[in-house]
Amino acid sequence: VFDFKPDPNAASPLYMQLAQALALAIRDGVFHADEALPSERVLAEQLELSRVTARKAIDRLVEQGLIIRKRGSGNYIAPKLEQPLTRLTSFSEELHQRGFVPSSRWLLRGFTPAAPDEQLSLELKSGERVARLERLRLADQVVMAYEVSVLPQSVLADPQRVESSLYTHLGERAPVRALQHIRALNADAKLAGLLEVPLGAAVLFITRVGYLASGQAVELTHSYCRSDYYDFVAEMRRD
Ligand code: 16G
Repeated sequence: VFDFKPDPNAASPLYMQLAQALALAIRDGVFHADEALPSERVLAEQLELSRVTARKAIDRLVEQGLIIRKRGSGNYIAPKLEQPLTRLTSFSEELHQRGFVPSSRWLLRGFTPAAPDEQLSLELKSGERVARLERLRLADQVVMAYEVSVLPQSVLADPQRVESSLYTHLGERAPVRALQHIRALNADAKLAGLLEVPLGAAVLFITRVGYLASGQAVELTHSYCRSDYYDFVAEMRRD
């Protein structure tokens, strides 16, 4: 149960205190990812606060990317993807594990000539064509990332038939090893539109080249991930 005791001596305004208490409750799993949070009206009534205070607190958490507003159905905890950097997984696996429904909104599924960097990463002959997948990745209704995957035609002969998970479609041909680079960029107009973030927002730009056990490169994927939803975690040891 969510409980909140305002501190009358605190320097910060009431709505800030409430926002902080809600943020801690979300972190501690007081609310369920797939259930609506108490509405602003209910919060205000339960805590005997004004609706303005409740609304400002929620507004703040929406701005911080902790809460999302779904039109008509209320406020929900935003999906957070704490993704391990030491295990090779797929978007669909990671989201399923956290109780979200992963999906893809397709922008492109077809064949194109390989660009020079694609030819290099996938060790293709010059002039070879590649299967190209461009899509938005969603957790429930929320856009988490924009991804462009390129695969040799010999690995993916039927891009049109990839439904939601590339790795599920690939089956035995899904990579078992990958090399990943994580960089940062600021959203240009196209990215801002696709990811539904403000122009210039920080975006994690991730490049993955995936390999089969034989060493064959099967996937070059550029992922543009919303930095408010993604958190990459690696445990390190000094040996
Ligand atoms: C992840 C990978 C991406 C891979 C995809 C497959 C990152 C940053 N990117 O999004 O490289 O192609 O999973 O997911 O982790 P799928 O099987 O659900 O299509």
